[in-house]
Amino acid sequence: MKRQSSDPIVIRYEHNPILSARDFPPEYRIEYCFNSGVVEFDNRILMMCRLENKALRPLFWIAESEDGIRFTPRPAPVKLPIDDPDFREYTSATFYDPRITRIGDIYYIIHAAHSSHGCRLSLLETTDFDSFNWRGFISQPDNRNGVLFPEKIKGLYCRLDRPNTEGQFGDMWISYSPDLIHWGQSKCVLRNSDRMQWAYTKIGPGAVPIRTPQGWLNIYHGVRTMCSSHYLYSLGVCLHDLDDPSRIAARYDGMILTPEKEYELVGQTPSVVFTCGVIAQENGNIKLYYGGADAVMCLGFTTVDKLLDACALHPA
Ligand code: M1P
Repeated sequence: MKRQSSDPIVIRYEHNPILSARDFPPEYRIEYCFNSGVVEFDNRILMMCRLENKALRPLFWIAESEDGIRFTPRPAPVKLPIDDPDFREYTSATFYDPRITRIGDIYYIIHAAHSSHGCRLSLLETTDFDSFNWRGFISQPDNRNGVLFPEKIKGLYCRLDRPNTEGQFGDMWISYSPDLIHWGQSKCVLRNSDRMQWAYTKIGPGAVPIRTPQGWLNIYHGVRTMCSSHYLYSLGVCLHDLDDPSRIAARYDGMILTPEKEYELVGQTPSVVFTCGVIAQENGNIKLYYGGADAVMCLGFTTVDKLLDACALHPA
């Protein structure tokens, strides 16, 4: 049945939030759980949770789910290479926003790494989610929101990211690599200033792009600065050309999700919905995982058809 234009594109799970600080062992003194990556692994959904403790120190922590709704954290956080002098130096402020992409039998995680040098992208890989191999940094400062496409394009790995041009503002870029370490052929694919009032301050890639026959669906975040000077983070969707993802084929002009609920409006950062991952099923149903107000993890439901319909209204 065709969607009526008044139907919401994303329907929130009625029992949001699905995961928060109180779900983790108390001895770790977790304060926030948000902006986490997700992936299917071994007939379960795994979430790589972005956590901050009461001292606002970061941790990544795997939580597991049979149904993609109720998640159980493992007993302990992910072991990261904190003894490596390079890792320590460039993550000395924090690390965050893990996005997980499966290519073949390897799961790659790109996350942001913050220090006095600025923000850059870092790459982890795993085959079992028990041990993680750190591949190194894959960008110079100042860049974040890196996410890998789930397959090579014309023989090269492909990623979207958001260089923080003009200080903290920025557009969405694409780059290619033969080995995941050396990146080039970089190109701006979407500008924050292009048409969208709700995203005019900055934009950034969000979930791993979803392959459809019509193109790659990309659920991304857009930010606008309110009169009160605070940022309002919403989610939107665009469609990249299948063979040449540097070309935007269509872009929905509205927001598919914007902060409305208390858990999206009130938290560490007010008025934020921010995604690092979706689970797209073969039947076209999509579970959209997102952080609310930089404090809790939430879930929304949408479909490939709804997102394509929204994009179809606005061909590039
Ligand atoms: O605090 C809101 C968001 O700020 C950053 O997002 P952006 O890339 O748009 O600047 C990120 O740190 C994100 O985790 C956070 O939710």
